[in-house]
Amino acid sequence: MILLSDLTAVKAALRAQRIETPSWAYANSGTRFKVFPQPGVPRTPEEKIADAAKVHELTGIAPSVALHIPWDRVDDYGALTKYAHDLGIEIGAINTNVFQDEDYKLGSVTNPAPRIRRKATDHLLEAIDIMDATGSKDLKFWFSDGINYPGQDDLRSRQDRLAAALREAYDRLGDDQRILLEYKLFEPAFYATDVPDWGTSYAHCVELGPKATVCIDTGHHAPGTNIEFIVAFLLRQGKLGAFDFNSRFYADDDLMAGAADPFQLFRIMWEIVRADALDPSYGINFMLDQCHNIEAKIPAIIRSVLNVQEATAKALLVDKEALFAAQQNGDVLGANAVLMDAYNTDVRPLLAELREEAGLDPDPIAAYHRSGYQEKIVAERADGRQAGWGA
Ligand code: PSV
Ligand code: MN
Ligand code: MN
Repeated sequence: MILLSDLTAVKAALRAQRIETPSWAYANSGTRFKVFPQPGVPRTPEEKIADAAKVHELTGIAPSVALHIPWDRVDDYGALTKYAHDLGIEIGAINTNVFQDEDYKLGSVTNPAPRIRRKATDHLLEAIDIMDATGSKDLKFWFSDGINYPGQDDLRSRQDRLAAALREAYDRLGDDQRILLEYKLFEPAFYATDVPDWGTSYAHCVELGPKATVCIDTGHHAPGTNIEFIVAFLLRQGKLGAFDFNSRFYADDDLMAGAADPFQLFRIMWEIVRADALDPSYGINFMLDQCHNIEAKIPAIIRSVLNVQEATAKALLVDKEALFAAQQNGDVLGANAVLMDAYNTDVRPLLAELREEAGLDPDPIAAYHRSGYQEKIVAERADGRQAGWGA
């Protein structure tokens, strides 16, 4: 059973929790079939940051925003950083983009053509310059590289090219900067992807050194994959650097974190709590990577932050002693019951109390709707220059 006396530590852990929101989630997005534009979405990186600041103001636990280059390219990153700081926001991970250029049809860093590999690698280096200017510590790589047909290119040579580009970027990192290497099973490549799974990412990170870690995007696995196993394994190896949280049912659906399978999110967060890896000092960057195609963006991002927070609260309520004792005793049903007890606890009153103690509204989504912010941005950003996924 959950002891009330334990709640002081639970609340302290929840107060320290940090979730990073993605700039692109605030912009227009869609599928390859249709983008349904929404009024009031940001037109510039500054407006995306302003929306992120609103999410932080209401939730209290989202103080940084990830940028995607070139979607968020500006002339003066120092000025952009100051703008963010004035709103109480840090610039988080810098995401590279080597997937939206004609040149990358056959790959970016693994392309058979040296000129294109050079161009892609230069973009990775440019992102480190941006980190220097913004104070960002995380450089996130996701490579769409892969092939569609057997024999199209040499699988092994592509790994060599990938390793060479990663090495060049790694060697350019400052002391407190690191690489987060994301993997994805398929799409846009349909036969073989060059970084398809956590094992490939992990092996490259080990080869690179201590400043390279794996990023787990929860939408990037085959159906049925046990993601919490990957979390536990990478934590044990000291190689888990970040999450891209989102919800998926079929493939890379990018829906609100915790939407389709809140139990999976709980199981992931339990492995984090089990390893004492929740506190920001441990170094995991808990990011969202989503797009909101049919729902209002800012409330959807708030909902996602709250979903991660709820899953975390439940994970923090697991009675570790009882669980470990049951495991030691071979008590299969007892151990499972301890975990389910925590998962089935309604943590919403606890989180409402936590917010009130922090001077926040207990219901951040209701507070957003009351705030007038949505009406304000719809009126202010009415010139049809809304940024979209890719702009
Ligand atoms: C790729 O599917 C991905 O998850 C990567 O993180 C990209 O940078 C992001 O989505 C862009 O939407
Ligand atoms: Mn991602
Ligand atoms: Mn994705």
